[in-house]
Amino acid sequence: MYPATRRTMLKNLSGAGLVAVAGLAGRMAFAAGIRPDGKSALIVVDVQNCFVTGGTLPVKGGEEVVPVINQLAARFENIVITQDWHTPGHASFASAHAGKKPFDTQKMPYGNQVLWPDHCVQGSDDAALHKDLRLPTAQVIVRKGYHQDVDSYSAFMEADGKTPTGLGAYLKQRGITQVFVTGLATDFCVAWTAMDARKAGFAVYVIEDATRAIDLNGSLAAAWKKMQTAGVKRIQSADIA
Ligand code: VGL
Ligand code: ZN
Repeated sequence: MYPATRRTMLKNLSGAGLVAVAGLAGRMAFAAGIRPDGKSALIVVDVQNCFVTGGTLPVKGGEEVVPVINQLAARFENIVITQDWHTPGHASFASAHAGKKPFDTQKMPYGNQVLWPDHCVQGSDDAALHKDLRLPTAQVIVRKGYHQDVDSYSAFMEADGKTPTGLGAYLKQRGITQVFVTGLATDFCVAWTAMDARKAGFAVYVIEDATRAIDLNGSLAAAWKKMQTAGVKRIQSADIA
């Protein structure tokens, strides 16, 4: 059974007028502030030129996460950066499939794949990290999506569900137990990274105001629902002490 507070929150969520009550309760639970420790890592997902204004797959307001993440960085001993890093002609690009347009879907051996405009091609300026990102203490950059036939939204596991990137083992070997996920896009690479971090046994926070979403056919609401069911905690940068 759920504890009473949880039950109340779930009930409140069904009535739009009461969401603010649940939100307030959630915030109050963190009123003391969350203090990242030596076992915590900040994961900065795909803050690259491709995903901001002027890029090949721009996320609305994507560049707005940069100052928020730069500020958060001062609170973390451990920082991991990820980069979407596709081969030219990658299978996740609509251009690689005859008759398909960006944002169509395509059945792949590993499941349904949204097809994207060509983006984040290895070594291009488009794939570079945003120039204003200031993360001098970051310790590792994980690149993903470099296998021609498989996408990788998640920083932990490619979309085939069986090819790890190595990040899980890296974090575990370094004694990290909880991760704070930020970056782009909330409903794709951030959400998949958060879900896989839960699967790998980490405590997981997503810092909402340090993310921006693509929101394709309700994908943002669906992603939050999945994340919250999986025990991902949805917080704001102001909740970090
Ligand atoms: C992403 C779509 C395609 C992301 C990456 O970073 O969220 N989205 N590739
Ligand atoms: Zn991609």
